[in-house]
Formats: sequence, C-alpha cells, structure tokens
Amino acid sequence: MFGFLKKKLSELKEKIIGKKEEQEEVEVSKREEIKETKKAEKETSERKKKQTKRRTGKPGKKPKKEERKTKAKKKEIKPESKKVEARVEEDHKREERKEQEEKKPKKEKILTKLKKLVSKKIKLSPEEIEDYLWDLELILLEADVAHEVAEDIISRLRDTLLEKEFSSKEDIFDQIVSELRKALLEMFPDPFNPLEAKSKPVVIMFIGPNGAGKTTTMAKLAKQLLDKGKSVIFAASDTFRAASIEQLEEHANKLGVRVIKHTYGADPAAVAYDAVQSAKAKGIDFVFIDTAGRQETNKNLLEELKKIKRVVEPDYIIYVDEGIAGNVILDRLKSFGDLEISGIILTKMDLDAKGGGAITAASLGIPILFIGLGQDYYDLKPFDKEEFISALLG
Ligand SMILES: Nc1nc2c(ncn2[C@@H]2O[C@H](COP(=O)(O)OP(=O)(O)O)[C@@H](O)[C@H]2O)c(=O)[nH]1
Ligand SMILES: [Mg+2]
Repeated sequence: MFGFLKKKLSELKEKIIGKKEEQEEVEVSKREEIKETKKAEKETSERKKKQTKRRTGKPGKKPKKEERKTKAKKKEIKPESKKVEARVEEDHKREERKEQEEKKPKKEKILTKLKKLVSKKIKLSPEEIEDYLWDLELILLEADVAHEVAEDIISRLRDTLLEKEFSSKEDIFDQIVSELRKALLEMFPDPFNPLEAKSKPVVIMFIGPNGAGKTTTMAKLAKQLLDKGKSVIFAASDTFRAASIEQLEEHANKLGVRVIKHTYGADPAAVAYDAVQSAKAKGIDFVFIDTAGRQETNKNLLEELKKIKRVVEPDYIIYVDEGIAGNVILDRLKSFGDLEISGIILTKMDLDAKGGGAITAASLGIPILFIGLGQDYYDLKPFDKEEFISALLG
C-alpha cells in the first residue's frame, strides 16, 4: 500500500546523488589539473637549481641529512680534544632537533586539512533547493495531493532547507525526506475515538458523496460496537437514492440492528428525529444516521443535511470519502464545510491509493479517524498518522 510515493522519492534520491557525483567529478578533475601544474612548476625549478649548481659549484640548497651526518663524522674522526668531541655531538643534536621542528608544522597542517575534508559540509544553493523542491512538488501532485496543499508543504520545507548544511549527498535526500515527514506529522491532527460513549445515545451523522462508502462504513462501525456489547440503531435518512433503504436494511439484518425508516422522498430530518427518540426510549447506545450523497448541482441536499443537524444536534458529523479520490477531496470537503465536520473516514484505501487523498483531507485540520481497507465488516482500521506517514515515505 502507498508504494507510489516511496518509488517516486527513490527516483529523486537517484537524481540528487547523481547530480552531486557529477559535481564532485568536476571538482576532482579540477584538483588533478592543479596538482599537475604544481608538479610541472616544481620540476622546472628543480632543473634550474641543478643547472645553477653545475655552473657555480655552489649548492642550490641545504645539504641533506646524510651529507650533514658524514660531515659531522669527519669531524669526529680526528677529535683534537674531548671538548671538540662534545661540541660536535651538540652540533649534531641541534641539527636533528631543527629537522624535527621543520617537520612538525607540516604534519599539523595535513591533520587540519584532513579534518576539514572529513567534516566538509555541503550547502545547497537556492537554485539547487528550488530544483529539488520542484521535483518534490511534482511527486506530491502525482500522488494526488491537491495543488494548494502541495504548495503549502513545499513552502514549509523551503525555509528550513535553505538554512541547512549537509554532510553528504545521501544526507541531502535524507534531510529532505525528514523535513517532509515533519511537515506531514504537523499537518495531521490527532484523531479522537467517536465510539467512546460520552452520552447516551451518541448520535453520529454520516455525510459524503454518493458511493463513497457511507452506508458500508456505518455497518463496519456498528459491527465494532456490537462486538463490544454496545447497542446501535440506524436511521435511513438517505431517502433520495434508489435502493438505499434496502441496502441499509440488508446490513441491519446481517448485524441484527434495528432500522428506523420512512418512505423514499420523505424528510430525512424527520427519520433521524424518530431514530433518536426511539434510541432514547429504548436505552440504545448509538444512533447512526445514514444520509444521501450531495451532488454538486443539488443544493437542496445540503439544506436537508443542515436541517438534520438542527433537528437532532448530533454529537459528531463524520465525513466519508474515498481515499483514492485524491485532490478533489478538498473541494468536496469545502462544499460540506458549513456543517462543521468533526472527523473524516477515508474508504477504499485497499485500492490503488497513492496517499495524496489523506494528505489533502488532513490539510483542513480535520482529523482522519478510520481508514476503510475492503468490503468486509472488519476492513476498517483506526487511522494512525505515524504508521501512515511511514508507509508513505518508508
Ligand atoms: N474496496 C473497498 N470497497 C469499499 C470500501 N468501503 C465501501 N466500499 C464499497 O463501495 C461501494 C459504495 O459503498 P456505499 O456504502 O454504498 O456508499 P455510499 O453511497 O456512500 O453509502 C460498495 O460497493 C462498497 O462495498 C472499502 O474500504 N474498500
Ligand atoms: Mg449509502
């Protein structure tokens, strides 16, 4: 599940590493060039010195250690007195100390150079950052994240990346992904559990587009409650869509749940009201109100939903949509915005979900509560943002 984003990110990694390698190759060849020139310069100067020595008989440079030692030995061969011998010995020692002193700073220089090389930090130019961010934005768009949401994520990343230093090319990729992870974690609001009874009955209204999975999800949630010994009643407030009441009744029969229904075309708010009254009278724990999917052109439906809300004052309004719907979720969610949605359930995540639908849904600050992973009653899982983000980014 959600392999899409991971695959795309690994392509970005290849690009980053490949690009930096190219740059390094250029740097290495530049360094080689400089080395060659220096070597050539040194050779010429050595040649010149030798020529001068040959012409004048004077040494071009200091005698080597061995030569100095032989000179010292020569002095040693015929010492006129012990005093002379001691002086020769002293001279010899001084020469050696001098040599050691000459070697020392060179050694230190090499060490500091090495240290610098190991801890060398890479700082990306604004152009490079823009290039990677552009790639990342495209990846998010391809993963079905809505455009404005992708832009928002990218702008969060831009400022932090500009300030960062990187230890290697892998580190560039790792830090981009880690910043993306952070941005997503911040984006997803913490969920609550609507199945924890805080009053009796707990009234939950399910809204969302046609075919999103409202009725099926209601049945799945009812199953979880029944397994825990809680009681549930269904309100068949989708009086709009053909066969919707029969579909709900079918689930209710399988589960052993009572359905409050009127006829097709009846006032959905009146059905919901009756269901709540019945639950109160019979001490039922939960009332689940099934509603019709709002069509973009049908304003009446939204008015009907608002009426249900006014009449029964539900504890929660849960928006159900397909996780595979991707970026369109944003417009749909906004069109239901007046209803003050308490939580979101994303269905059909078992199908080819790229993850962008969830990211888009989370961008409005409404928590995702569950995800649907199939058509069976147990194919519903509480949403865990950390698990989800890990599945997305690896
Ligand atoms: N694969 C899959 N199918 C689902 C899931 N949830 C619902 N469905 C199917 O989606 C279709 C529409 O569901 P339904 O509950 O009637 O949607 P409603 O119009 O919103 O009430 C049905 O065939 C369901 O079985 C899910 O999580 N995964
Ligand atoms: Mg339905």
